[in-house]
Amino acid sequence: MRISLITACLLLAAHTAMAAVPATVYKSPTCGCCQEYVSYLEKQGYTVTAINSDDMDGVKKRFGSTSLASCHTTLIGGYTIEGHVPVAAISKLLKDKPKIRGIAVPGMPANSPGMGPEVKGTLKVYELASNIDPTKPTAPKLFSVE
Ligand SMILES: [Cu+2]
Repeated sequence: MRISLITACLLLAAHTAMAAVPATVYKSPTCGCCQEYVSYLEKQGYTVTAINSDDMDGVKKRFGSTSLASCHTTLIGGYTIEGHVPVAAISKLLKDKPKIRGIAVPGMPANSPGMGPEVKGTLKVYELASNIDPTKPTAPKLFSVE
């Protein structure tokens, strides 16, 4: 009886920890699809702080996502998440903890969350390199396909 109670508490704690992943979304105040992405993250259990910015170029420079820019820029667990990235890719990132700056879906693809209906297995997510040297542009490396 006591053991099952402790197990129940641990399960509850684990669930609460999972549900409470904080995310900060930087977006332009007039961006509709950025707001859709905020709603998407909230529905997936993230606790979102949305920050409106009139200098999204500056935000992307600061968080290292200029080379694969989309509309909004999100910070989760010390990583930069650029654009309409599916939570499946974010979960992989947080679980594997690779030594990269973050991940990105450049532009605003119609098959991404917050844009249009997702089409499983069609959306390419790229790595944001940890040390970006603008004088030596490299081809973006694929992180996953969601
Ligand atoms: Cu967008």
